[in-house]
Amino acid sequence: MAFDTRALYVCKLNVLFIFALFAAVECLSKGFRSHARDDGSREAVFEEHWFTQKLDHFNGAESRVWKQRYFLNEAFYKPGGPVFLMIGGEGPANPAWMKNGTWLTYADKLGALCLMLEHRFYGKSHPTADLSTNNLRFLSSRQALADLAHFRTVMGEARGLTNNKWVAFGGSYPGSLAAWFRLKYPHLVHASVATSAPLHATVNFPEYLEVVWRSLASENAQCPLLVKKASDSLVEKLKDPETFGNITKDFNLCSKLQIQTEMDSAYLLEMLAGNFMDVVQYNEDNREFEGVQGGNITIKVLCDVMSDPSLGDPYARYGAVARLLMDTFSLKCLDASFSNYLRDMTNTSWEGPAAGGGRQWVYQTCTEFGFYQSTDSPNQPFTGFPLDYQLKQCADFYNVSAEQVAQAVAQTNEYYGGYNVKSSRIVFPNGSIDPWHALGITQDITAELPAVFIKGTAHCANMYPARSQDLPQLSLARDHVLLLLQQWLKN
Ligand SMILES: *[C@@H]1O[C@H](CO)[C@@H](O)[C@H](O)[C@H]1NC(C)=O
Ligand SMILES: *[C@@H]1O[C@H](CO)[C@@H](O)[C@H](O)[C@H]1NC(C)=O
Ligand SMILES: *[C@@H]1O[C@H](CO)[C@@H](O)[C@H](O)[C@H]1NC(C)=O
Ligand SMILES: *[C@@H]1O[C@H](CO)[C@@H](O)[C@H](O)[C@H]1NC(C)=O
Ligand SMILES: *[C@@H]1O[C@H](CO)[C@@H](O)[C@H](O)[C@H]1NC(C)=O
Ligand SMILES: CC(=O)N[C@H]1CO[C@H](CO)[C@@H](O)[C@@H]1O
Repeated sequence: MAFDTRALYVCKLNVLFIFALFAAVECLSKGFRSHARDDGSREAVFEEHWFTQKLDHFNGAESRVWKQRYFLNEAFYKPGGPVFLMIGGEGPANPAWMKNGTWLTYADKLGALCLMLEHRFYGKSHPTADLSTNNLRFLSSRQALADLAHFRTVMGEARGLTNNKWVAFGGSYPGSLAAWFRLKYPHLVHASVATSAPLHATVNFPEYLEVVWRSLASENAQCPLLVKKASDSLVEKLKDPETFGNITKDFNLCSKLQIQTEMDSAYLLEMLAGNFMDVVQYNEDNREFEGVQGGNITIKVLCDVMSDPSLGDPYARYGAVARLLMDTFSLKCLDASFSNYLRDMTNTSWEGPAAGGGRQWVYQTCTEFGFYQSTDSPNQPFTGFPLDYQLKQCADFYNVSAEQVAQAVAQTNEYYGGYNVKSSRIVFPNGSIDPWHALGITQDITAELPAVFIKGTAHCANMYPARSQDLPQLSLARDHVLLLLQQWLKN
């Protein structure tokens, strides 16, 4: 939940295509569409509240403050009950989560008060006047955790909830924050549900695409091989400028393909691979209530296209997949220009084209997490977007060098401990289809730090509302988390 990655940023179209890149974490966001929808906007649970927050928690001489957005649902609260805190992530906090989602089912059963706090620098939570690189130095998971701590303390006092048991929830990057909140502030958080949480930071993350291979193969053993064939043919064609007219047509590009640098070809190849990455990451997740479209585009649908000889050779089928996704998201054409992307990503305005989260999240990857889903492993279907291409963006967008990225990522693991979680009462659900499980806790660490494995589900599946066609193991996982919370709230 909580917030994307592969998709973050402005609705799925941009997401899929523009941000096919940093893709990676998401669940919660996608706020734009639900905002556009008017149906529930008058309801109290969708009402925006504002909290006065410090700009810099780690400098006592810095007294500037800003307004952080949060949402509140008191409908389930029974006096003395727990307080559930949904942690916002790398996109706008989507108020749809105040009305739907597994955590509300738990709140109903356990009499919890529900809060959701938007992450600094995303959505409407603007600590600074713009997104200049100089201002982005106040964007980090450490500042975000300190925001959560201050929010918990002040809200506890203001609402008489100081002695209630607080439980943190989050999916994807916010799942990591949920675990780290309990780890770093155990006196403020009683327990955490850290769904699909990448706990280990890593500059290079080629395992992501290895899981994509396996997830495609679980549908149809030929499927990833056909994808590889298609991707290889495209890479071959890219060597010959004579073919650029055809490629432009085959993938419905907005303007005639131009390859001046390796960044240009890498960008195109990554965007087209992104079609598969997004679909795998969210395969069959019940995200409709968030306003997400394209839920019916599943691994099976893509593999059916890739296996359909009536569409031509695998390369032609690869084009058909790209056009199917463009149709689904009502996108007229695919902008494959890296220089346009560079222009968008370096726009520092809050109204800018990447201010929906793209500029901020990539900054966090360059200065904290890495997570670059490169093609550097041989055991995956794609070619052409190596780690160097991803690191070059840190330099181009924020003047952060490859050495600085490496140091920052090492420091992140030093600070949080990576896989070596020393804490208690944190549950780590993970889905076998989800490429992010490769960086998550997938085996019980102790009885008090259990993993919940869900075979056959994707990113954050257990957080989405239950429905009749859910796999039995998904329903069991939801029940199991409830049972743990019941136990943990007793003592
Ligand atoms: C969302 O919540 C509303 C009100 O509780 C309910 O009517 C609706 O069916 C829910 N939607 C989903 C997808 O669960
Ligand atoms: C472009 O596509 C057409 C039709 O498929 C084909 O005949 C032609 O040889 C292609 N051109 C190049 C340069 O590959
Ligand atoms: C997905 O759903 C949309 C809207 O209901 C429909 O137009 C489209 O044909 C569906 N696509 C597939 C592949 O089922
Ligand atoms: C940034 O984006 C805004 C909104 O799209 C636009 O008005 C502005 O001109 C852009 N700034 C630059 C420097 O491109
Ligand atoms: C980029 O960073 C280097 C050192 O890290 C610094 O010397 C240089 O001035 C910076 N360039 C810009 C344009 O900020
Ligand atoms: C895909 C994956 O890594 N699944 C793991 C999730 O956690 C369980 C433990 O509960 C492991 O057994 C699975 O291997």
